[in-house]
Amino acid sequence: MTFAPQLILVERNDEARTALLRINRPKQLNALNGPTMDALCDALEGLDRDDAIRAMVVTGNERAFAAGADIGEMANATPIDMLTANRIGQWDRVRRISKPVIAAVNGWCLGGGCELAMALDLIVAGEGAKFGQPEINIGIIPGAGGTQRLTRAIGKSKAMRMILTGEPISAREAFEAGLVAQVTTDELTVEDALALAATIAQKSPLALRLAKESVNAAYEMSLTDALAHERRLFYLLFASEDQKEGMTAFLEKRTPDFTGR
Ligand code: CO8
Repeated sequence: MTFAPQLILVERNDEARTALLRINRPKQLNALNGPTMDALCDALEGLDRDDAIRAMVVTGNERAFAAGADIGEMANATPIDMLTANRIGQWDRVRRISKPVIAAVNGWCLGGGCELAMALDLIVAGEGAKFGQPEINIGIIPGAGGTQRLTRAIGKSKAMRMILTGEPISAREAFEAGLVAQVTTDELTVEDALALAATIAQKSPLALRLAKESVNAAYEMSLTDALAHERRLFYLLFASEDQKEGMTAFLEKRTPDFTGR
């Protein structure tokens, strides 16, 4: 009897309050088919509801974070197949995760893989990672946010170059362009991303959640509206025990103990 492999492997570290999610379709370079995206969203949503976890890392393997959406799954699809399966709509579940999620990228990060990394909160990349939107080579365009998030991250001219040629850029170029927050060695990518997640996990979970919401608002609102929104979230935190604890701990010269209340 054979068992279907688990598409997402989850390792929790309850002491650090972090969790590592590993995309696990190595033979297909982690191509993101429907079941893999479903499993990833289910796992992220489960951890988002779990009070013991405060930050997550999503990674692939040394060859690929993900080489795109699964081309085999889409090759014969009609527009109505794509629409009724709501293939891209399910990706919105990723951006509704309220806790910080880091993408730890080694190897290929292409097409839907790059779109997934960009839909998470920040990217840590190994120096051998390659980021690209090669959809143009197969007669389509990025459809899960690539033309929008990449353009916002690196600007129109560089995004046009990547999307119109399909050619990937290196981790170093992605860092210099502002797509990647941190470049490390390939061996240390996951370790460094987990260390960053552990640092983040020490903060107030309420403040993290509202900080993430407020930064994301920069993409969706006018500056005036976003500043007003930020101010409301800022005031709201003064209703939290974590704000009292954080400021009292500072004045008492001790480490705060944040409870998320
Ligand atoms: N889909 C399905 N299978 C893939 C994919 C993919 N995206 N990428 C690689 N694979 C498979 C290959 O077919 C191959 O399978 P097999 O061993 O059975 O032949 C295996 O992975 C290994 O791949 P290669 O032999 O090609 O490995 P190489 O090291 O020679 O090349 C590359 C690596 C350059 C990454 C190459 O595999 C490649 O170009 N892959 C396709 C990249 C691509 O075009 N990605 C974009 C896909 S379209 C997309 O992502 C649109 C997203 C929009 C949202 C959609 C929501 C549903």
